[in-house]
Amino acid sequence: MAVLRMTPNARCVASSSTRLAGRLSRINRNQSGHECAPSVRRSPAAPYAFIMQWRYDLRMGDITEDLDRAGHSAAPRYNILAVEKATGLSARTLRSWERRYGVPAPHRDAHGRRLYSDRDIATVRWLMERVSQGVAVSRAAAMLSEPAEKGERPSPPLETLQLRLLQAIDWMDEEEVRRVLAQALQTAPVETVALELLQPVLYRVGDLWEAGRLSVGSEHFGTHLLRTALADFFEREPDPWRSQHIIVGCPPNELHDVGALVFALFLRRAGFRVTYLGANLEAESLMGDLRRIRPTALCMSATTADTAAALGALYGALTGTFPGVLAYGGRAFNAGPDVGATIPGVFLGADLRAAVDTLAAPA
Ligand code: B12
Repeated sequence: MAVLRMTPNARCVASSSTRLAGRLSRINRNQSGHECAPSVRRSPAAPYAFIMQWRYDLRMGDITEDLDRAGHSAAPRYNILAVEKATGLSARTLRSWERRYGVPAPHRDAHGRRLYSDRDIATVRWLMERVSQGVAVSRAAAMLSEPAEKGERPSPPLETLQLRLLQAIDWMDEEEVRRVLAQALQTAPVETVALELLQPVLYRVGDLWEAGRLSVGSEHFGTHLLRTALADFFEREPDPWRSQHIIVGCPPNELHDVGALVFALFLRRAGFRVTYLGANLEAESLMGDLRRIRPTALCMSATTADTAAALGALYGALTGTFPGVLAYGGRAFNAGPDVGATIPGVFLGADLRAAVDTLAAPA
């Protein structure tokens, strides 16, 4: 995965792709040859030609609607009711699609019962999307086994979309942001889009903003739109199929809530019942809510040293009174194991998939 980052001398680079680095330096180089923010020192006549050249460079239109099934585990895990809940498609229709079109094709356990994998669930979601776009289900099912047409190019990798998204944020081009998100979702699961597109772009937006190379307006515009997209993914997930109820939020004074939202999304997609409370929760009031609602776990996110300390104080007060699991994570703790060393509760780490597995494991 190419992660956008700033080097100490504030030049733009992409860590794993020289091709991408080349594109970045083209995007960020002004006419005098000096590097600059995409938003500054561009001649008034240049933007249109610049954008057209850039779009040409990125080969817009190389988009296919292939399903990236390789990105999903094929391990048989879920019964038909779990898939019904995960996708919103009835068990009856699932069986009917299998009988008529051969997809999904679940494994059978020793008693002949269907067991579906994450890949099967992704396939069902993909079929449902095509159907909602007006494609007949028989045609959509046939598309799954069609070889790529001659000359057809693969979908743009997420690293290419990172660049387009960053550029769209700089130009406050809302439609382009939506197009990029839609294309990303056609080629990768929501989790991958969150981790390999939205997160690196948000980090990059922060770096550019900090270096004074992206306007405050563009930064707010980008954060707002990407956060809204994540909230939308979160709301669209179907009902939970696990019994655990997890409350996710941020400690007092923590205004960064996107990481917590991404984690809440992962949990909901893994079938947990998730209540998302957002940023800057007030300690006393939250403790009252926990007594009243009695969730299985509380998961909090902190980004700065100050709010990590606030989280520690809150968890200290909850220890011995809250019977559920206290867990935490976030940028403040990702720097190293020492940062959260004195905080009671479970540090879930920076890998969200592993964090979900930790909470799913029987106590
Ligand atoms: C957007 C943003 C804001 C927005 C937040 C809006 C919102 N609704 O979230 C606003 C404008 C409010 C803001 C304010 C400030 N910000 Co700010 N902000 C950012 C920015 C650009 C993006 C943050 C983001 O959304 N990241 C994307 C998410 C997905 O990443 P993440 O949080 O790391 O989460 C991932 C993991 O950490 C993990 N994770 C997160 N939470 C949890 C929880 C659990 C349980 C688990 C398992 C995992 C997990 O999973 C996530 C996905 O992988 C960052 C830049 C950056 N490099 O991060 C700066 C940044 C975080 N901000 C920074 C600063 C300094 C501030 C301010 C102090 C600025 C100021 N002087 O006022 C204030 C602080 C406000 C406060 N009291 O909290 C610094 C923090 C430096 C530091 N370590 O202290 C950063 C790094 C910018 C920078 N380069 O200096 N900010």
